[in-house]
Amino acid sequence: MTPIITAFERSPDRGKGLARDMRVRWALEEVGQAYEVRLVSFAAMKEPAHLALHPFGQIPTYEEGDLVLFESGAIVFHIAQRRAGLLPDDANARARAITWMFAALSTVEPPILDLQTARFGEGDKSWSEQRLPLVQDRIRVRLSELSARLGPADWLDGAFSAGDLMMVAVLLRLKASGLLDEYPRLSAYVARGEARPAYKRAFDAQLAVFAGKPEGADGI
Ligand code: GTB
Repeated sequence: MTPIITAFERSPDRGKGLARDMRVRWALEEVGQAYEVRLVSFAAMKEPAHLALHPFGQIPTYEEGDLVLFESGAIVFHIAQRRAGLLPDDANARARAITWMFAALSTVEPPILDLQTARFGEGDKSWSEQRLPLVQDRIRVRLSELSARLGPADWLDGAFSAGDLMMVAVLLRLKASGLLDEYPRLSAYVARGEARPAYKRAFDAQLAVFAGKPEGADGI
């Protein structure tokens, strides 16, 4: 059964890999699973039909027969468990790869999301200028710890895994900030992720949603 995922009909980044359907597309490409995409508008995401799939009215969702999932982490984990290619066979190595997925989502991503909020949601507040460096420094702490753990290795724990997929996807949000450039090992790590053929296929598919739509024509 071909899984169906949801993605933005209109994305602020115009399909340049930042919206979270990208990680799901990437995981599906890594395991060689064909998929369909249903594009949803911001209004439709808050309608009962979509809320039945996603209680918080967001993308991505994942439908496969009777199974409906939301949360990009849970979806990638499901894909990785069901199909070969994203989790090692060895039980301990598998547990460690899953640990890195959680680390990406619950330890590394939160301060990165704070930066987006500080930049785009709080920029007009009187205290915003004081807060921004604090948020940036919290990210630096995590990046420096992560860089130390990665060391000269290509991936976080042996072969590329769903843990790396999630960590690279999370770190990609920092590219425009310049913070990643302060950590050459992490920049190279992210570049290795982006160079994977499966990543490129997923990226091109997301970008294709906006192909031929002139900027501004759709209100973004
Ligand atoms: N924890 C959930 C998950 O991991 O799946 C979070 C899902 C989520 O935040 N979805 C966002 C959404 O649906 C899209 S990805 N937002 C609409 C809403 O909440 O009403 C976040 C996102 C969107 C766009 C960009 N961009 O264009 O740069 C980056 C990230």
